[in-house]
Amino acid sequence: MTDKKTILSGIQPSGAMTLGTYLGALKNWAALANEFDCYYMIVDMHAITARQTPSEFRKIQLSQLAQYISCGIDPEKNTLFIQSHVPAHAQLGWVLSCYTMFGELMRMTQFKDKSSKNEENINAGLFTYPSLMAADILLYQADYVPVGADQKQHIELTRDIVVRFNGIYGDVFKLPEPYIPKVGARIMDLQTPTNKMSKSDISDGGCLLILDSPEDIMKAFKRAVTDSETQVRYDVDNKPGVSNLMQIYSACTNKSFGEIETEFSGQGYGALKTNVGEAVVETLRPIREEALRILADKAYLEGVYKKGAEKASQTANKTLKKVHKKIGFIPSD
Ligand code: AQP
Repeated sequence: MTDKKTILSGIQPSGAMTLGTYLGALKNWAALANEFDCYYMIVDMHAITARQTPSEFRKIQLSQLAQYISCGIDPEKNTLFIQSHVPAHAQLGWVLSCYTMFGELMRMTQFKDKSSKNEENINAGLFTYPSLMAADILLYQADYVPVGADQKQHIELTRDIVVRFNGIYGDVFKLPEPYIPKVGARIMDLQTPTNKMSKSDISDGGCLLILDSPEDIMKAFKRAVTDSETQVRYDVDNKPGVSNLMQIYSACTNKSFGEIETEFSGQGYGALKTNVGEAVVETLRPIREEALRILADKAYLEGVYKKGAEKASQTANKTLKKVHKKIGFIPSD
């Protein structure tokens, strides 16, 4: 037992992770291990709310785990696991779906967005996704959940479920809060800089993957959309492309926007694009090399996810047992 606060987060293995995933999530996660007790999942159960190709799906999951580690999330200091390896998620997910109202789920904007984009597969799992997400969080009595803006509504719903459940059965679940990192980068698509760089939208060359080669990274930055001026200036509303390049450069070099404006003063966008590309190449190079090395060692990866599931199960099963007792299930042991 530690008296550290608990953090839990996860990423769907629904595609290869992007530069946005690294700068907006993984880099921050890696920095939290000393201060918090951290659980990071690969949320395979959530990912099947969209159709996955089984062989590709397995590959993405292993690659994601290798990248978690190569991005600095040390499996000795963090609990890294695959969601379906801890059956308590499915078990508590069902229980919580009975404490989540139909009307609440109807209001979830992510359900509306995802179902409108995929009209031929609006399945019940997509609809009840927030109950499973609540279970993910509550099983570990997480204090904080690092999430992007698109998941904040789900955290709010989780909190409503906690209040409802605890109101009936007493103090069972801890009330979680969204975790907003002190330094958070929101990385936009290089071709459509008004849209977030996203792993489910990688077709147009605007999205960079953590595992992309240096050549591909440089090519993507050379083609990045800017604007018709020449001045390097941070102005998200009027210069989204240039501002995004500055955001990426700042995240990779720790330079402030003011310093970047001075550095490229009078130089035009060509120099900015080349320098940002090079900074990204150097940031991702060790991560990519380490991920590829880890990925080749299947026995090591298997050891990591098995040990992670064991450790996660210990915590999760304790909560599940308590819940079952409270609601009147007869214990099986
Ligand atoms: N572009 C980004 N900038 C900053 N942070 C980002 N994150 C993702 N993209 C960026 C953060 O990474 C974590 C995982 O997010 P995600 O799984 O929702 O990634 P995604 O690429 O945005 O995925 P999609 O496209 O929505 O596809 P699905 O839903 O199918 O996985 C989060 O912490 C997020 O903030």
